[in-house]
This record gives sequence, structure tokens and C-alpha cells, in this order.
Amino acid sequence: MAQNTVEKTPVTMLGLGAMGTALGRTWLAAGHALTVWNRTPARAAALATEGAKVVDTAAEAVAANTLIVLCLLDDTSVDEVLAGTDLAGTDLAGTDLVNLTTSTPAQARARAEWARERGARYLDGGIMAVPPMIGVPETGGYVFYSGSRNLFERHQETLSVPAGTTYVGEDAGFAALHDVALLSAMYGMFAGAAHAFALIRKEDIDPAALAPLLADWLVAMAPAVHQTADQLRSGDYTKGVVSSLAMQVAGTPTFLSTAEQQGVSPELLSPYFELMRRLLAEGSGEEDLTGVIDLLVN
Ligand code: FVH
Repeated sequence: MAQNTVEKTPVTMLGLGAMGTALGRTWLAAGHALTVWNRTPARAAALATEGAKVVDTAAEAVAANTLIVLCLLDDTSVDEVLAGTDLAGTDLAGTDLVNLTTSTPAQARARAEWARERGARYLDGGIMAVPPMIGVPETGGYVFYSGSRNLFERHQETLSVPAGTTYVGEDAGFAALHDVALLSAMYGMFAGAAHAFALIRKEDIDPAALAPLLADWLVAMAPAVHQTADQLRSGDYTKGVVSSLAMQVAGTPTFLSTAEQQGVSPELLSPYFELMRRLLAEGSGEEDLTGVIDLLVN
């Protein structure tokens, strides 16, 4: 009986660190032929046993397939692999480059231009997942993509194998910008959580008891970003205010005194409080904290 099989797009992976290996594993498991290259060959051994074809040079890996996925440490390593000696003289015309290496927006745009000059199509990606989330859809991990919409649509099915896909525009820098925006917010959250744990550090309070309270509170407060967005769009920072800036600034000495009493440095909180005070001094007491955003933008 004839089998109804559609050949899946073969993929080349450049970079087999923790993330590159996790990505490659999902393509193999989904039945995609996978060609891999890594600067340190030993790191390819695991995927080789799972069916990947390991090649000796980046140039061989690029020549093997049309769809090339890069997941390297940083933009400098991408430079070394793509623009450096490994690929010198390799014809990239007709190649589809998908770069999942964390970059700045400017680096992503420069890379897109670099690819265009060589006749390659380019998509940039920002991974919103850690390696254990790759290939596990219920974890909610996904990747931001930006650059050529045609290229994204052509490969969307293949790119959806390791994680969800969210396309954010033709500007190649937008995936990186979204990635860095979300991760920056994450670091702000981590900073707040670090201060909270520091406050109880010397007390007879189990950090494991505080953790669920903290997590629930952060989740409860997270929807506030929708009101911020609404205020930014309308330009009316008094819209829907529940806790005015004036009231919140009045509360800041309590936070700073508590930190002092607990022997905790205020260095994570103080910069934000300083911006709040500046905003109040400008006469924004009846507003939300949204004006802080405008103070940050040069
Ligand atoms: N792992 C994570 O939690 C995060 C989650 C969000 C996205 N990031 C980004 O993903 C990129 C790769 O991260 P990774 O976790 O795979 O990183 P490593 O395990 O450290 O592997 C790095 C790979 O890059 C290769 N490499 C480094 N420098 C060079 C170079 N000069 N020339 C060629 N390859 C280079 C390295 O090769 P080797 O050390 O094994 O020879 C690995 O393949 C990254 O942008 C994260 O920000 C991950």
C-alpha cells in the first residue's frame, strides 16, 4: 500500500549548546533530517546517536540544506561562524538563515542586511524559553520572529516544532527588541523578589513559605501592564487610577525604613523610588506610575 508521507523540511543547525541541542532534538524526533555543526565537535555526539548527520565545518553544514538555524552564544560568535574564516567563499544565495542567537535589535538588522547582500533570506528570533521548555508545548515557551514574512510563513510549520511562534514584523530588529523588553521586565521582577527574600533573610520565616505568597502577588499585579498600555495609548495617565503616585511616594519611607531595620540595602528599590519622586515633583501626583516610562526615554 502506498504510504502518504510528505517529506519534512531538512534543517541545518549551527551551534549545539544547551539550546541548540534541545532545538535539534525536537526536529529529529519530528522526523526532520538534521545536519549539525558545532565548534567543539564532542557536543554533537548526543544528537549523532539520535540520527543527526554531523559535519566537520560550518560551510559543509550550510551547503547541506536550504534552512539554516543558528543558535550560538552571541552576535560575536555568529560573526565568527558566518563572516569569519569558516564560511569565507561559501555561496549563501538561496539560503534561508534563521538566527535564534540572542542579539540587540541593531545587531539583528545588520545581520539581515549582511544576509541580503549575499542573496540569503533572513529571519531573526528571540527565544522565550529555557532548554527544558523546548518541545514541551504545555510550558508555553515560544520564539519571537521578525524579518521576512514570506520566509516566516514558508518555514512556520518547521519552526513550530520546538516551540510556539510569534511573528512581530518585517523589521528584523523587532524580535530582539521584544525579547529584550520581556527579559528586562523579568529582571525587574527578579530584583523585586530578591529584595523581598532579603527582608526576611534573618528572620524565622521559611523562604519556602514566602515563595508562594510572592508568586501569587506578582501574578495578581501583572495585569496592571494592560492599564499602563491603555494610558500610554490615550496619553491620559489619570485614566483608571487606583493608587495615585502621591499616595505611593508617601509610602516609600516605610519601605526604606523597613529595609534599614532589616539590614537590607535599598539599592534595588531606590532608583525606582527616585524616579517616582521626580515625577511627583513635576506635578503628576494624581497620575499612575506610567509617567516613569517617559522619564526613562531620552
Ligand atoms: N539557555 C538558556 O537558558 C537561554 C534561553 C533563551 C535563549 N538563550 C540564547 O540561546 C543562545 C544559545 O544559548 P545556549 O544555552 O545554547 O548557550 P551555550 O550552551 O553556552 O552554547 C553556546 C553555543 O555557542 C557556541 N559558540 C560560542 N562561541 C563561539 C564561537 N566563537 N564560534 C563558534 N561557536 C561558538 C558554542 O560552541 P562550543 O563552545 O560548544 O564550541 C555553543 O554551541 C544564546 O544566544 C542565548 O542567549 C538561551
